[in-house]
Amino acid sequence: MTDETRPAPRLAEATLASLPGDVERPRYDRHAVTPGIAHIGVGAFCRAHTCLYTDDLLASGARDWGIVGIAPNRAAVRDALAPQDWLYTLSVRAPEGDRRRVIGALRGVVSAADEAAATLRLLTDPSIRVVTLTVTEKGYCQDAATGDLDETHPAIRADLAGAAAPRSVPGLLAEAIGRRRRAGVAPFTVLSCDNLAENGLKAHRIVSRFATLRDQDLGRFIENEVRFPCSMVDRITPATRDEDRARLRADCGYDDAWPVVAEPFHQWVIEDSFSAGRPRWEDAGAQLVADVHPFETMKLRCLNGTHSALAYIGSLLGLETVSAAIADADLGAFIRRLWQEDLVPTVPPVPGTDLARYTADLEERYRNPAIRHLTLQIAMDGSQKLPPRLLAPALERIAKGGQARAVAFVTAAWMRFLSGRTDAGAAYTVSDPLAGRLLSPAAAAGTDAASLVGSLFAIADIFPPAIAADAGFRALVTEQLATIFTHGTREALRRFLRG
Ligand code: CS2
Repeated sequence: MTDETRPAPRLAEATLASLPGDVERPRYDRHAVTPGIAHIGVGAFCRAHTCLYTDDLLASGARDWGIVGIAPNRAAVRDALAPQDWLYTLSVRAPEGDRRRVIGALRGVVSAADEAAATLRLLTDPSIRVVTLTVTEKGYCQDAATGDLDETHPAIRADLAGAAAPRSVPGLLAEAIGRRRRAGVAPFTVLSCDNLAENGLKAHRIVSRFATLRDQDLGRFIENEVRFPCSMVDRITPATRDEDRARLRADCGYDDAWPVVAEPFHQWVIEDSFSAGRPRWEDAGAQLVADVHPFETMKLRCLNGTHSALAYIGSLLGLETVSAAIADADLGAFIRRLWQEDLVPTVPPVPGTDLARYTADLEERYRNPAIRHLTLQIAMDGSQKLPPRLLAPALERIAKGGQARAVAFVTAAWMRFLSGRTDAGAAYTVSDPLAGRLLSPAAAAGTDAASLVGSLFAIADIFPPAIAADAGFRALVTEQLATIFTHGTREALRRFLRG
């Protein structure tokens, strides 16, 4: 333990040797590493996942796959990590304590917002052969219900209007691929690592469409010549808090402006389809497969789907973290029903995986009391998350003549969540790219369930027509929402469980 008030050394190349012996350090010469990957979206997740796998790979002897990060909107991560020579600490947090490791795979970060020229220079550099993405669902500027490019999106409109320095992710990728082509440089492979169904296909569709709107020939080139493999990524990584920085300083005696905390579990399944070589991530434990679809469906529905359920229902019940939410007897029982009734039956067979075991392990991961994963963090961007996580499996259940009662309950809880108040009356902010279109109907409808369901089901970028038109599903959502309004979330949950 160190004295909180004494100045502590800042993590950097120069201080690495003085870190406590139990903090793992890069086991390779960072100066011998050259960049091969550009990563867009340098948030906590990629630093706990993509960078970790790549760090292991570099430690196994690979030299030409260093990562340069691109921060699409905010320069904060660049400014935090530059004085640290791009080093940061990954704290793997198990119930029995933290295991710390300094990750060296990141070789720099540029900010697309204020270093546009440097960003495009990086993306057109022939040594960059893979571009990985963690830009969250909304970074794709898509219509969440169809997965098509949202051509009315303000960033897309600005980039299409010919802004010299593109700001949207599709705009940036299309511009970089176009410049490489003109310079005779082979295109990079684009590897999406976001929680979208068929993330590679979606990214491909969106970037090709954007390019076509600017230049048909480039659109055709991207459509036919550029690879966009799919991948399934998994590691629970809550946003870093000041307490995490303070704990690192107290335990290890050094300062890190932006450490990352994650659970022990991690998984990465990647479609093996790269055009210009790829890192041997399998040497670091990733699974390279021909078809990611079953893995991705399992993870998106069983993990992310129940995460969203814990987020909306948990927030309304005033449960701040996933571990508190899953430990709530009613909500825990509901999550098991959601898996059993609506999610697991829609997951195709997954090679080497027993789904009952998978969901039991998920429950264990949610219970990890050392991880403070806020329900309100997961509740963000519901308009983008509900369709792939919950509405898609509901649609499949309905198409097979079944019902989707548990999904209907979560949908009702999300609608109730839009009011911005817990059942006990505590206010929170609803953060969603479609907030402008969600919050006014929610306010106008008040506690009139049918009216709220009517106006939200009319938003076609969230509710596909087949769901919106299904009278049975609409009735279920309306009935559950009315019960939540009249009797509160807890009682509605209990009635659901009895039904
Ligand atoms: C979460 C995910 O915030 C969210 O929406 O569901 O970030 C989740 O923690 C990861 O996908 C786990 O791999």
